[in-house]
Amino acid sequence: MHSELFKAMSQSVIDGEAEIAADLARKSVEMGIDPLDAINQGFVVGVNQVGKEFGEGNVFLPELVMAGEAMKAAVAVLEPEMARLGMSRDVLGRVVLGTIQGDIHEIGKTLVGTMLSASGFQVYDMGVDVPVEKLVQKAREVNADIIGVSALLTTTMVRQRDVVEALDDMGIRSQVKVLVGGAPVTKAWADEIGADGYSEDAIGAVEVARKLVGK
Ligand code: B1M
Repeated sequence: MHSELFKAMSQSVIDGEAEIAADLARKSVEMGIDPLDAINQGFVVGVNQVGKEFGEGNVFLPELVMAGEAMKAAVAVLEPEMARLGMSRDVLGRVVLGTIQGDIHEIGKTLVGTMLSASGFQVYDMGVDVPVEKLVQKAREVNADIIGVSALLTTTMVRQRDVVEALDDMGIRSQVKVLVGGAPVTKAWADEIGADGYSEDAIGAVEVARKLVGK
């Protein structure tokens, strides 16, 4: 229905044009398009394309950085809209969230945080490159129900296991659930490391988080 706009969104990320991406995001808000459709059918298509080309050696780091910046600019416009549309105001649970140490990919993690907040979770977003100890300490400090650990690199996803083990070592494993996600993460990996939940996207993360807190 909005295929031309979605195509332009995707192209703005491929071109690394942050201003155009933000303008298109604003336009979609004005048109009343669901922000998640704009992200998933528009901007993510472009960022995935650049990621694929990068993986194949056809584009290089500067293009990857610019695509990331364009994607971020668009998401920054859409996030308040997503939060506004989330109606639930009851606090469903507390989630400490972060991208694990060594990993600076923030876009997917931030989307997950926005969706969780919009659905009624209190989210403590610790940012990117977060050491395991910091996540676990924060969870203890705020009496978190869930620690959400994002990882986009095969080299950093292994640290998701460290979060599970750190909770074990502190004797609070039974009190805090661990939710994992990120492009290389799978259900099989989540099971292998003893995580309590896995989701491949932000909407799924909300469903899984609800189940984990029994709501
Ligand atoms: Co990076 N990068 N990157 N990168 N980057 C990937 C991940 C890569 C797959 C590209 C490729 O080679 N094809 C590859 C990883 C290979 C691997 O290990 N398997 C890669 C690489 C190699 C690198 C560098 C090492 C490149 C270099 O320097 N040589 C470097 C690493 C830096 C570091 O972290 N230490 C690097 C850097 C970057 C940029 C900084 C340039 C930029 C990030 C900008 C930013 O975040 N501010 C970047 C980008 C943009 C990407 C790609 C193209 C897109 C990531 C993204 O934002 N996707 C990516 C390729 C790809 O994934 N297609 C790639 C959009 C986002 C909405 O999706 O993050 O997957 P995603 O999040 C989803 C789900 O995964 C899930 O829900 C989200 C929403 O639906 N999800 C969760 C995520 N976290 C979750 C947590 C949950 C539940 C679900 O529960 C807690």
